[in-house]
Amino acid sequence: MSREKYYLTTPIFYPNGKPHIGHAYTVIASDALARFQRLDGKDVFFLTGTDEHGLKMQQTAEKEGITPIALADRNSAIFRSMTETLGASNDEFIRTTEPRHYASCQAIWKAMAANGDIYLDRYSGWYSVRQEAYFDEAETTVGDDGVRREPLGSPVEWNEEESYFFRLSAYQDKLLALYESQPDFVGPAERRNEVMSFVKSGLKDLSISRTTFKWGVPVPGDDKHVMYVWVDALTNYITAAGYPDTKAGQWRYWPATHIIGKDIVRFHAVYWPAFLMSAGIELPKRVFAHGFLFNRGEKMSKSVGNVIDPFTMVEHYGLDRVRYFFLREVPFGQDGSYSHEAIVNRTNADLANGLGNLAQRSLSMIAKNCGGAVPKRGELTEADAAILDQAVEALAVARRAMAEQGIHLALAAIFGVVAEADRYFASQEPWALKKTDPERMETVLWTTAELVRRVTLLCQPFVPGSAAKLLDLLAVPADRRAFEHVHADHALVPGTALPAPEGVFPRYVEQGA
Ligand code: ME8
Repeated sequence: MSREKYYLTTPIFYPNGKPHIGHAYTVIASDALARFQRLDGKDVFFLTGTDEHGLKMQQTAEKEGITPIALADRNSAIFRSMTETLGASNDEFIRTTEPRHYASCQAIWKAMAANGDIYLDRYSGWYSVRQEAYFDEAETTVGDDGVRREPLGSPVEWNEEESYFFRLSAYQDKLLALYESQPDFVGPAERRNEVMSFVKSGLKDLSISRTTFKWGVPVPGDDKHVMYVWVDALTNYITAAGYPDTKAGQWRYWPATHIIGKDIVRFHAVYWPAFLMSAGIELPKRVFAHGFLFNRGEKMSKSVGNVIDPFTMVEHYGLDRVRYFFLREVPFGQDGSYSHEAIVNRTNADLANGLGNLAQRSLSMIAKNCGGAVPKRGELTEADAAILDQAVEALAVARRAMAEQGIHLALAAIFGVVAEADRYFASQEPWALKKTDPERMETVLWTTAELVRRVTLLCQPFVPGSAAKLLDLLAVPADRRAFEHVHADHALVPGTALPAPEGVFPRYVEQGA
């Protein structure tokens, strides 16, 4: 039987600057989702990459006195190295300057044109270089400095050019029918509502080519024009699946689930399905938008300058603390805030004092009292069986949550079991049993270690490095680490030799403290 396919994407990032923590957040969350499905037995294809064309890239390159491709090469490499630093398990890293992507963009353009959805006209309006978009005059305001700006604050300039248009207006009803018939196409619900009211308010045809600069994919048959960067960018998702070859290889993964930030919902949930309908390509499964991260409540952006470098953050706290913090603390889909105090408090409480402490206490008792091997397992009491069952139930809860990108809910369920296990361990008092009933002590320690095994299996998508170390300490073989192994059939075997225990989740101690 062929395994269920699961194709997951992040947005492809603009390499006109260095990555910041917002980019890192998207990658970490998407990686947790991809790893979860892989451990749950699916055939996963996980894609990330860089979006390298457009006026912004060309202008940044000019300012630096280098070519756009040199800028793209340099910064794309930094984004790629960020994915490695974050432990991302992406199967591919796509760059929109690759030849295969040009071929794919030109093919989807031709398919949309063949369907009668592309026509040539003139375009004029207020254009923002930063947003790479035109704005209606009514959307813009002139500030005290005399500069006209669009609603997000970037300056706009009057632009007039010949342009190809996509007949987006023809897709209004089809898009509304899509959101109705497939209510989970856009998530979370607030984003779906926004998209629906935007589409209901009326769709104008979309300008999809530019003649004022050259740094883009040429329009087939008219190379005065380059494609609007968003046509090019969105197409990356099918390029990586092998488009225009929809018969072979990677195409089996399409359609994808797209994870994006809430800033780019309109492109993914309105334009993209319209392009695909026009080209006769199957639509994505789902578009899920997460919220924005704020540094102590303040918006971060390249222009504001309070950009937090993800490399520095990982170096300072360690990768799994950073991953755990963002995944557990920020309800996925909502905005979130972070600060040093919040990172330290959350990770010390859950990782160091929670799972880390439980593992360390039980494993060091085993090392001292059970000859450094998995303890003997006597008859299980009701309490033993109940706590072990909780891990199996947590898997079921996590599975339902992760199917809808409820990452924080999955983690809440898993760490709820850790808290219960702590109470179990304290109430069983294995240290007291040592004298009164050593056999029972072994059973309690076995139960605790087995519970740590199950919970750690479930933690792998979120804190992969630490989970692997902990599973090594439990001598769990590499081929017994999937979610199917959470089950009692794969429980720890008494007598199995264990390595000397060591702390896996150290407490964060303030420097100088
Ligand atoms: O928009 N909080 O690229 P981009 C959370 N190339 N996430 C954030 C964030 C923040 N403060 N800031 C950015 C583009 N992000 C296009 C995408 S896709 C076909 C083309 C994340 O480099 C979030 O995922 O500006 C957002 O959608 C993305 O970075 C934008 O990255």
